Amino acid sequence: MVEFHSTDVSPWQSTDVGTPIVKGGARKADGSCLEVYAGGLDIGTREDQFHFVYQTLGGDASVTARVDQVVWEPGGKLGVMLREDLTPGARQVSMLLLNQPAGVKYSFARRETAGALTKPAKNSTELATPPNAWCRVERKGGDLIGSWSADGTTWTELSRVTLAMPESVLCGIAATSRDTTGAYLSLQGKLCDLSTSGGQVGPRFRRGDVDATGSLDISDAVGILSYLFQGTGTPACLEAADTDNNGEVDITDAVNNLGYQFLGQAPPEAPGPTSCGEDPKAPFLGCNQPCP
Ligand SMILES: [Ca+2]
Ligand SMILES: [Ca+2]
Repeated sequence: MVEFHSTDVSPWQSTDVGTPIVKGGARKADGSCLEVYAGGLDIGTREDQFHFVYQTLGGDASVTARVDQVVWEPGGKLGVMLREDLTPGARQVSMLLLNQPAGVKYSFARRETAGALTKPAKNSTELATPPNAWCRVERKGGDLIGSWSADGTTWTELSRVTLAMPESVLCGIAATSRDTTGAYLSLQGKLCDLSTSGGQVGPRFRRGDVDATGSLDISDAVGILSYLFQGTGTPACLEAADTDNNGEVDITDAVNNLGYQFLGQAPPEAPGPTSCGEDPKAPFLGCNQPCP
């Protein structure tokens, strides 16, 4: 098996959905491209099992990518997806390249109800020919639309579905090796010319809860101090460490965090300390472990 070393892919986040026996990953390549590595049973049936490299976007969101190259097994799938959440049975609409014996096709797939079977995919009659294979999934009002292009300029709509998704959705790259027999099959692909549109929406977090345990205690203040003075690495939720939400983490944040907990002083800025929400004010410092 190939060993794949993931790197920081911000502003994207990279995660397995479901629990593939081959762990997936992602890394940046050639400046603006992303390489993705995936195992997973499938994107389909009642639960998806795949690797997802995504951003949280609001409103009329879209994600576009060109599949530059892909090494995969028959049945493998690689493309773009708009998804409600990270649970395996989440509602989703995908525009994927599908590796079939007759050639690689574009494939529009969707799960319209959480936990339900995906609808039969609609495949293109045309072949997809990386590196000249673009795919896009976009939301326009209540419609979710899958399109493909062989040159990045002329687009063909393959299909669309009307589906009421939440304001904030996950948009990104989806890949599954289609390892249906537990043979440790993997897929490795490279995607370039990535673009997204839509409102920038950050993950939901609880300000002050630096270690993302769900509540504030002394370990959160200690987390800020260790991060600042002992080089212990980025806390689970860095934005949550910015207690006064002034865009930087410094000792004042640790003092304020302690002051709230032990001296009855003012609580951390919103969202928090009891509610979970999005960052109301830029900059967003990142949060690797948002609250549910
Ligand atoms: Ca905590
Ligand atoms: Ca601060």
